[in-house]
Amino acid sequence: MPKSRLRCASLALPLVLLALVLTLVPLRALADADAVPAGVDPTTVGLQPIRGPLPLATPAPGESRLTQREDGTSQAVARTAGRTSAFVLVAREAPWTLRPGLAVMAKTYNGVVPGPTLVVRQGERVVIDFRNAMSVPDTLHLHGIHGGPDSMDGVAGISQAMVEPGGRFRYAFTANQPGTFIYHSHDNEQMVNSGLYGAIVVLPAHPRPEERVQRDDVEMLSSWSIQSLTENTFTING
Ligand SMILES: [Cu+2]
Repeated sequence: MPKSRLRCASLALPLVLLALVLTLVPLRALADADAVPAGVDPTTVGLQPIRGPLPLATPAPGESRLTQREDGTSQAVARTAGRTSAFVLVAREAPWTLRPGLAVMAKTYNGVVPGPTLVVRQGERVVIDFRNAMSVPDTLHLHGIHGGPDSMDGVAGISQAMVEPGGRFRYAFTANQPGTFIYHSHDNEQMVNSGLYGAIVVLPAHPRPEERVQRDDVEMLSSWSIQSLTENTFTING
């Protein structure tokens, strides 16, 4: 088993990805009122609600443009050349509304949580230009994508060096395996818990009859720690 998988599992990902789910669950956030431990100052732990008007979020130069999917996630528009699909994911802070009245400054890819859904076709070459516009170093881990070289696995300290603030790294792999996978931050759990994850959907080149569906919805369950040491707020697709 690759070391990255072990480390990845130890991150205890706060998300569950379900592929080929054909029903939509309304977007909503559920909060647990007892989530702040006694004696803990809630203004010092977890993500803090934004008070007052939300700061304006503008796209980063060069990042992939987004379209809205029916499942509620955003989809990145690929630059295509032959059998290559290229994306630009910029890790940056952006305000994110979990439910009316509760917004936080999340860590995002291209300004959205979950990060843009990347849809490619089996057999394509996939290029992801990762740009770190945050104030801390990070990498992008391609969870479940296999068949590529270790150097594309995105595990800092094992397969590559950290990408420093302002830095870039180009991930490239051939999408050999159809299915739904995840990309996510791989530095620390707090980064992942702040919104740095998204789905990669590899459509089968020759779908079997059971794979011919009318809709293929991504559903990503997120957990958030809002003024809390523990996860206390949950959203679906953002
Ligand atoms: Cu992972």
